[in-house]
Amino acid sequence: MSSTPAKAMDPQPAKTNDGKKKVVAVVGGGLVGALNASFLAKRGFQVQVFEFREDIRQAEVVRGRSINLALSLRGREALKHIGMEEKIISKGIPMHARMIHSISGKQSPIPYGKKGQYILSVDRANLNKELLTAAEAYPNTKLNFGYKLLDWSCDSGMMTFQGPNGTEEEIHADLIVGCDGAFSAVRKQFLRQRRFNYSQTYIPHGYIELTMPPINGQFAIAPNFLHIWPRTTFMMIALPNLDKTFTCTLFMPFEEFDKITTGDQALEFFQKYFPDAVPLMGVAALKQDFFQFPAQALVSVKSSPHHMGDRCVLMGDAAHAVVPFYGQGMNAGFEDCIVFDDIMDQFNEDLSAVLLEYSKMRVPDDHAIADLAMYNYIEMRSHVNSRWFLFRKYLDNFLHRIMPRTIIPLYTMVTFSRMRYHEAVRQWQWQQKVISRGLFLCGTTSAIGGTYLLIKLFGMRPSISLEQLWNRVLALKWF
Ligand code: FAD
Ligand code: EGU
Repeated sequence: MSSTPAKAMDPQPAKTNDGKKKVVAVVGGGLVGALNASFLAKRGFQVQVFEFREDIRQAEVVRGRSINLALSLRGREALKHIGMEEKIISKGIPMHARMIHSISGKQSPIPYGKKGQYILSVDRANLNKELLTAAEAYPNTKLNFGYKLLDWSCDSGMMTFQGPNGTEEEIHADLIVGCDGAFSAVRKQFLRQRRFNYSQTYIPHGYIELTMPPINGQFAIAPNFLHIWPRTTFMMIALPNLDKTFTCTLFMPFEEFDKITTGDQALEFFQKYFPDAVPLMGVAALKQDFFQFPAQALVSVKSSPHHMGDRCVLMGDAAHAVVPFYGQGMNAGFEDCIVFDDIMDQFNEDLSAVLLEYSKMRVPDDHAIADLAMYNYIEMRSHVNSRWFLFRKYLDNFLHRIMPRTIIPLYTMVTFSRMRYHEAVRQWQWQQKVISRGLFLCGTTSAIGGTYLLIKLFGMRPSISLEQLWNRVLALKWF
């Protein structure tokens, strides 16, 4: 349910001066565009969605950027706003914990939190289809497939599309919402704007997706988990699907992908790093599927502001593509839609004020999640193997247990709350400080106490001066 306040006295802001409904063009009918169409249709705008691909509901094969995704609280809240939460979660598979696979094949579960704290594995294609169908149900929404945005003008609101039969079409809109993904065509115009900040970073890792089939009609590994094989330089993650398969995503530097050119090398690689997965995936399938598609690149994009004048705004990956190492890309894009919707209420759909406020509000949070995801990528590839992963999570959980209100794990704030991303980061930095101060205090107290006992009880004399000792403590850099 949206919390739209009564607007009895407003001159119906969803309409232009001459009383016509304002036209909003949503460019891109991916996850965020399709969801946003419903948000905007609910407000009474005349919504036109332009999607480059054909209608995926009619397509035979859909190849997106990943087969399934982890849906968490932020994404769920957005779905709830358009009445789609139940429909989507009924087809999602709850993951209550991670399952860490060590090289020896040992599996260790680590819960995400309390009973109700779980994430869901959802099918990207199904989610996209359901969202398109929900948007289409509004009489004031039209979906246009096979329309590729070529160019647009902020001054006039005119967009040039390449239509389904190859001809160019000019279309006008009062508001253009760019939801056209990480390589956004809408964003191109932004680059020519004064004082627009933009950064784009490709990480050295790419990914391929492999399928783990069911065994005797059952999931090959426990279904209600996010399976992780952390191997420092390499990492594999597996999410369950409704057809009892798992989609395994292997992350690895392109340099390493390049070294593997034959089926036997692929098998050898898997036997070395993911031996327990080999019989489950099947030797023959592994040798083939490894080369079915070339490894895909991963890009991180930041931009600010997210809007241009009173005519155009970017949302989802178009505004902030993040690397997938927090499972938040779609969730953040979905939350964008809630934030925009709230600001539309707050500013009575006065677009120039709304867009300005939206950027002001959302840029710090989108930057924060982009940074967090990148930080986690760097951390995982530099020293996270299965033992380290388990140790860190046990430590975090232990600290949370002894100080439940002071120390909350970062992933909990990100995944299971709607605390603003930038505030979660700030809270986390503060917690780190509390922890290191605590450790420091414990360390120095026991060192001083120990020294005192040695001298007092055993008559020992320290072999180094107090000053030297102090300098050694400082060198530990626990601050
Ligand atoms: P997209 O899904 O890319 O959609 C953009 C749409 O715009 C497409 O349909 C495209 O055809 C269309 N388009 C592009 N250009 C034009 C044009 N010129 N004219 C018209 N249409 C155009 N996120 C999570 O929350 N949880 C996860 O577990 C997760 N896992 C991931 C794993 C991997 C390997 C990757 C790569 C990403 C993952 N993500 C995850 C991130 C998630 O996929 C994205 O954040 C999400 O798809 C963004 O949605 P979007 O609608 O903004 O962009
Ligand atoms: C990567 C690829 C475990 C789907 C980050 C956790 C991801 C997902 C984690 C992909 C990890 C990493 C978190 C979730 C999730 C963890 C999280 C990552 C879903 C910190 C389909 N990540 N992902 N963190 O805590 O918060 O379990 O492709 F291995 S869900 Cl990299 Cl919660």
